[in-house]
Amino acid sequence: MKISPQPGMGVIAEGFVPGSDVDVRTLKQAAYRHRIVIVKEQHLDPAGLLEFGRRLGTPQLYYEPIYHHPDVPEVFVSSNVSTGGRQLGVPKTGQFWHSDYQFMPRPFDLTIISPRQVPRERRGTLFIDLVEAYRRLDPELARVASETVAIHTPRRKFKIRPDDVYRPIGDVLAEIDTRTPPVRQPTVLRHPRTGEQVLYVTEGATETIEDSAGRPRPDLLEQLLSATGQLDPADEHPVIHLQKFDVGDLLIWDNIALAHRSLHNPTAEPAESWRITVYDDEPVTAL
Ligand code: 7UC
Ligand code: FE
Repeated sequence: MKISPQPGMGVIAEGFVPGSDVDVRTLKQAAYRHRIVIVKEQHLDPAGLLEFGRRLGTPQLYYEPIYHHPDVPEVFVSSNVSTGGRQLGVPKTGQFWHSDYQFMPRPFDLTIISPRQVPRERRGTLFIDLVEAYRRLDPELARVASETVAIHTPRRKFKIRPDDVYRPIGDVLAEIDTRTPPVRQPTVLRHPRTGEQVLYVTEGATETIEDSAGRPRPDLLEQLLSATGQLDPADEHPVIHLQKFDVGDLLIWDNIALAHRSLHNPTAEPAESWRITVYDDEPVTAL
């Protein structure tokens, strides 16, 4: 297997041998070290994708069944394609800065994406390295941030499900708060595997920041989102990396160190991707 750097952030892996433990280890190390790995020429079916996820960690079932692939529920489907009136998965997922399961007590360690249909325009996923973004912060702002707690919830971005039609919006909101109560994390989180400091706030999932006295600091949250490029409408901030991909690529990324946001095409061009997310409980010393 050959690993080569790509411009901006991340590496490309060519000649991956699925049966090779050495190759799997190399991919995992590269994901934590370089944040993004593009594995070329991996044409997997849903069961094969799940199998690949099992080699990297423990695949998790997404808590909302509307995203599940009908054959392999661990596969989360993002798709704007409906065939014969049947919608597979959910359209336009993750069109806002977030990390996967950021609103849960434990976010996923690694996200794995298999693009199935890639539009010609406005394709790809944007990434921000929140370790790098923390290093670039003004030292005084970094110090103040490190003494606060960030509160995350899916509330603002939760997608109304087909079965929610005609339900009172207050009932839906109450259900969201019961199933996924707001989660408190240090604003500057220690990466569970690399030990790096991550500025763990996103525009989509972080509701508020509180100082050590429990006072809400919306001003500080706004400053941090702005400093990390998340409020840039043109996505031109220097920490933003656009990752393009093709059918047959497999994307693996460090879901704690990176915030991401998917681009979606305003036209009806078909787009579909399958995803597996894993918890990685392998002892860090093995890395
Ligand atoms: O439909 C969506 O945009 C849901 C997505 C943001 N949640 C993915 C996750 O794993 O947190
Ligand atoms: Fe996502």
